[in-house]
Amino acid sequence: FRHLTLTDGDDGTLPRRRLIKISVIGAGNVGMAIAQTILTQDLADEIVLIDAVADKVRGEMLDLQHAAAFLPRVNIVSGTEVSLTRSSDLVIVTAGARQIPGETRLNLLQRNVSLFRKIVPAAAEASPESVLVIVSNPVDVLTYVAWKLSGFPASRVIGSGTNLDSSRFRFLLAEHLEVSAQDVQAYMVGEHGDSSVALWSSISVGGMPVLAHLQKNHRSAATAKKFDEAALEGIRRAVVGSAYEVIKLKGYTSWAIGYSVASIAWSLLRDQRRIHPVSVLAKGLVRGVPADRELFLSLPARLGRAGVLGVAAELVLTDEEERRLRISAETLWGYCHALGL
Ligand code: 6V0
Repeated sequence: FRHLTLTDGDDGTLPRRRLIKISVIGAGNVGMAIAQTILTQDLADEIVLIDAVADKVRGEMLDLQHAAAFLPRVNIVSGTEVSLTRSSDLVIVTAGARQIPGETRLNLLQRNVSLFRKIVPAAAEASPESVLVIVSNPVDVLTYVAWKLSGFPASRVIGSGTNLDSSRFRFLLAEHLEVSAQDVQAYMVGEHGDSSVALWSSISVGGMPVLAHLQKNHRSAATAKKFDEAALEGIRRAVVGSAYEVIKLKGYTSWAIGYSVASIAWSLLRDQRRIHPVSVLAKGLVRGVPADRELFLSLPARLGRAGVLGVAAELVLTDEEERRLRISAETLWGYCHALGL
């Protein structure tokens, strides 16, 4: 194309907007699902893929680059060195050791902490202004580890937490009620996985608070039956079991966590101030847990360009939910404390 001069003395270059750079460390099933979802969102100008296995990550990069004709223009870079992530706006960590048959969770955790010692300080140094999003499991403990190793303020270290569990929860409720999951407001909080806590009293569908409506109608209406507690507890259990089911069937989970993390990335980098249940520093925020205990677990948090802008501390919980959340918090604190970071 011939160079076009717009006005006298103008060299034709317009002031450029700040480019957005997102790095994904760990280009396995989860890292690639996140990268590919972010690509389709037209969110990033540059995506960096980092993995310990050089050929694999180069292959993944080329495969995505070959989709260029169908996507907005994005510079895709890959390599094994964390220094390639320099000046990222967002650094997403999915690198993780896999559980060896018979290995304890604690041993796996120790191996992942060693891995994080290699990755996190280097990533924090390369992008000191970035927001870190941790996905590797056990995500709540590793988010605490990343917070300690990065030296970042807690507002810029976030675990993907129960954002995924909440999406599974909304999907199952939506199926049950035959509505769109986008019209179901429902949160799961606490530890990602087995002990996650469903906030029943916060569920609303199309703006209608479900439980309050139920109580008013003495559970007599046909719709009320659909919401009865056994059904709801069944749904909570199904949420917890659904990850295991997918892993049993296909070996790993990837698409839903890809969308979940891409939605967090969007809220952060586009300063959306949306509420996501994500793993945040919950020091002093869980009733019944001493205020000096440093631990990360998921609470509804408002996300924007600066990271976590606020956390919903005053959750409406039943006694049983409060008890479960406290147990999760104590267990997570035990793991974090034992690491001696
Ligand atoms: P995977 O496919 O084994 O990918 C892990 C990747 O990390 C591999 O490609 C490794 O080569 C790479 N890796 C290992 N060490 C390093 C290193 N030092 N530097 C760079 N890369 C490295 O696993 P998958 O992608 O399935 O899962 C990744 C992690 O995400 C695991 O810890 C999962 O348990 C966790 N998940 C977390 C979820 C959540 O909701 N928080 C959901 C799903 C999976």
